[in-house]
Amino acid sequence: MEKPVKNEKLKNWIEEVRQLCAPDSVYVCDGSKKEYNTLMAQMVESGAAIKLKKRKNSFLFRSDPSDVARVEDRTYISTPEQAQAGPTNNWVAPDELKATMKDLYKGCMKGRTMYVIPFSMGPIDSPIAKIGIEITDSPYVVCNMHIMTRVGKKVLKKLGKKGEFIPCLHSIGAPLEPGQKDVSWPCAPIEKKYISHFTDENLIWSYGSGYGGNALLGKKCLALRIASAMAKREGWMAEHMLILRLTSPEGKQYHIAAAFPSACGKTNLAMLRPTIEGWKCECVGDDIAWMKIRPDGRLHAINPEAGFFGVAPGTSYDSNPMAMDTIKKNAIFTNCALTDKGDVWWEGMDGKPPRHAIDWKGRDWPNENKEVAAHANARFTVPASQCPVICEDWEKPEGVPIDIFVFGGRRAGLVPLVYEAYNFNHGVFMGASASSETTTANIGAVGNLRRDPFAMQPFCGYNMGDYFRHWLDMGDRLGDKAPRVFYVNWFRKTSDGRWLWPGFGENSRVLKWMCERVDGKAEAVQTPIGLLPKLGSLDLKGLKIDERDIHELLKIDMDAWKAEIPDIEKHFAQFGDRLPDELKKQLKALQERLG
Ligand code: SAT
Ligand code: MN
Repeated sequence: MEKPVKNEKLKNWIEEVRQLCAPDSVYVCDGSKKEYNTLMAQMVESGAAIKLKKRKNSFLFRSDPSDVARVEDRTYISTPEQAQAGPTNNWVAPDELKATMKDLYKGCMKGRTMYVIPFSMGPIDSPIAKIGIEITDSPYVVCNMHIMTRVGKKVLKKLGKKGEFIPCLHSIGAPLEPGQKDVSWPCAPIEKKYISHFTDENLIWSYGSGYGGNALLGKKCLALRIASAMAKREGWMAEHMLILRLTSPEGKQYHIAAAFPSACGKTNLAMLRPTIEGWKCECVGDDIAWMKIRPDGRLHAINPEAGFFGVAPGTSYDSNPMAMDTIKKNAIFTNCALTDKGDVWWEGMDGKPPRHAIDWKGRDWPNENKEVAAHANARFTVPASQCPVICEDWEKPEGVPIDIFVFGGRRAGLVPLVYEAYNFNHGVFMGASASSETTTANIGAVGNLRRDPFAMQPFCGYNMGDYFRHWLDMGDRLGDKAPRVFYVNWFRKTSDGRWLWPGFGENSRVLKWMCERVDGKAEAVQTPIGLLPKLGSLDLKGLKIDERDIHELLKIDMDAWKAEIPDIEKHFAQFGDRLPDELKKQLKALQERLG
């Protein structure tokens, strides 16, 4: 079985895990279509997957109702000192956490196959790419990793005998006794779930969950938590950002990297169809950006992933036609509803709801409790290459040069549609104090306001105070080649709950304003919080929107902003000495400008 594996460290690690987890067999993945098809056929046979009649080579999975999203409460950054993990991360000392988890891992793969997945985050020939090896007992994870990362023989070849990799150990934590029948979504109860990162060792141990970021370890665990810590040590950036290319009617290209929390529309923005004439938008990535300063002095970004793991509910030909076209074939759906015709359905899809469907829990729908048919964090997994607007340079090894950073979140009030930072450090302050209402992408309360700095609150693999400093240092190194920084809020509502801004394709108007700011063409007005579009500088041609709504969207309520200050102070205070002085200065300056 280990024949394809020539790397000594990998051979030893596979053997070590085999002895600990005691699987029935070990299988090294080659990343082939045949392998994918075989595993899918097995899962259809066992009842874990349903083949969709209406979508080519596509499958539906239903998870256990306890295993539907990331588990931030069970996610750990395990460093020798707690201060390295900082106040925003759960922490347990490495020895203690390893002892606890080793007990759980003991014999945890009994009755199952242990899969070894060699994968690359980033195009294999990219100087920014990293190799990971995920060991898992979930064939669902293998198939998802096939789509989300670059898997297989070519990765092992690049690894060679002595190459380095990031070990990612995953088990669903559900061993099978001889003769015991499997369930369709095996997993461990919540109190036994652990998503652990030993950042000093570049090591990931995940136990008990089969869902999304808890289990597809290349994504949040490697490409954000481990990578952010590596990036800090090595002088680059790993960010929770989509990457898109905008092209003006004159043919000028602008590359935008935007950070929004999970389930705040990154995928929709990444695949935006501009409503303004002559502008073109292409997608480079929808969730994660790895960025390095190149010899030209500019920051260049790659998308380390190969697929999209997008939120299904709300995705429609109206909100994101490009995503709808991307998921026509070769897709994995998780926790969507199943129609009688053999297709998937979710709330917010185009057209009328089906008269009857099977909901994400496998029950007839509609039901008398008026529950949703698809779970709010139901997802599609699909190859990025299938996206009709994927950028031709999305796999360019050196990445694309970033012109603009955008931060944002969901805020029903307060935050205007768009504003620009006075300078890079002010932009870092905007990112560091960013806030958003929580969504269903994490298990926990929905709609609570929380500070989510740089949309990295759940994903920063080290002390967030040091992370702020890293941003400031990167700005110093970039100097006048640093991207311009903006903040947006597509989610403003009136007091009676109506959306003020139409969003989706119309967001191109806001992006155009940013590009014109970069070129020194669009006018802005100075306000205490930053530079806002001067009335008339935002292209609203052809948009039916009440002038009062525009005023409201660009209004700054001084009292409400003053009332934010104590919360930002409290948020910053948790970092103690690790909070850079520059951010204290920025906060003070904001306070003074507010008067
Ligand atoms: O972390 S997941 O990959 O499950 C999705 C998200 O939160 O963005
Ligand atoms: Mn995300």
